[in-house]
Amino acid sequence: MDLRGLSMPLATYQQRRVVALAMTEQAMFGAVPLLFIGCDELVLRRDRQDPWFEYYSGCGEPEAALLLEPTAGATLFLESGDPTRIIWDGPRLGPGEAARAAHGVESTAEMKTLEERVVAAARVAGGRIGMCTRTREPGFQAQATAQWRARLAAHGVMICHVEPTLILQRMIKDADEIAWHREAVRITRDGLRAVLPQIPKLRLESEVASLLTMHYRKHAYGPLAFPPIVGSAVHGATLHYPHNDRPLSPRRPLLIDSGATAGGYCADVTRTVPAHGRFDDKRFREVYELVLHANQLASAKLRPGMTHREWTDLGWEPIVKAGFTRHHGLGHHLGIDVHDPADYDVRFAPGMLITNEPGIYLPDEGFGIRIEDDLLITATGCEVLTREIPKTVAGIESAMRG
Ligand SMILES: [Mn+2]
Repeated sequence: MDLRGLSMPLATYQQRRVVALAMTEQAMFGAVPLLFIGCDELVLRRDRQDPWFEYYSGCGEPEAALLLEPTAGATLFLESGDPTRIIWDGPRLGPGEAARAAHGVESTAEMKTLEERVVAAARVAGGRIGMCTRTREPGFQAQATAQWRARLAAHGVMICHVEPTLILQRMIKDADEIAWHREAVRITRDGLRAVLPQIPKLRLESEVASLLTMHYRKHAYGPLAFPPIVGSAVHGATLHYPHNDRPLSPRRPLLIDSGATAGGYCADVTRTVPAHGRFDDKRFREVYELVLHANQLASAKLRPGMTHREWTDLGWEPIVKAGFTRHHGLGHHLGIDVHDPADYDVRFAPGMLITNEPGIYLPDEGFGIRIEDDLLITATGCEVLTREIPKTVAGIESAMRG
């Protein structure tokens, strides 16, 4: 059968698991087993694997779980599935030697044995087990943690919230992760470069969103980093505009926030362009140049050792000084989550991937502008991974002429 997931070498997952156990042992003043729950079939088919489970297992199977124990190591729990469902849903990996070897774990087990195994593992660790939940953007793992909290309470087992500790591991990307990010950015760049010259001839936001989606998905029918935001004129002033169903307003600004994934890693890029391809509206151009200045200043001034807050204040300064409102942060961490969980009090360090996305939103004037790049923090500053995606006035006008 075809295995999905496993975008990293097996040794990477093994190393991540060892480090996770060591980090949580230190943070929790004693060894704790760790439990990560994979998405169920319904969630997996419409979305993607849970990022925490994926990060430590690389496993793309539905209804799976990973238990890490300080002495026994990693056990991957898999669902053999109902044989009569194979003709409907395709074969399941199921526990056994093939799954053990494919994922480089110490052992595999049937999913139905998970609860008893978790309780036994927790008993050895004084009735504790570590799990993750997303407090800021709750998703599948948060729901799974809430369910398991109730189930395990009946056995006297307490869940330790280990995400604040494990975040520190995910915040620093290794060479393979950075290579996947570069690939996601390359796909996004090619999509935008193909679509920008077509925009003056298009009539609908939905055409722009559909063309980008086709470019982002044609290499591998993988997930998008997030559904594209294509907001014409005043819709560009709605930060999370979800509809993409209005006509393009002729000669008005168009905000496009989108990103492909590669190997599960997300690109996140925003460009704001005049729908007809020329910055001949004086007000739009003036505000655009200010956002561009803030964006360029922020990447030029970024240094490892800064805090995210220091950098954010610095990037927003030209916008705030000019009398515009600061509506959001300057950027967020990127990874297998488009908003990768991160500790914003930790100082910038080489290997971190963040976005740089200042914006000015003027619904009363009928437009919004955001310019968003993806940055890799280096030993001396940062590399703008999205530098080949046009963003200067001349660069965008040239790209839109085709
Ligand atoms: Mn973003």
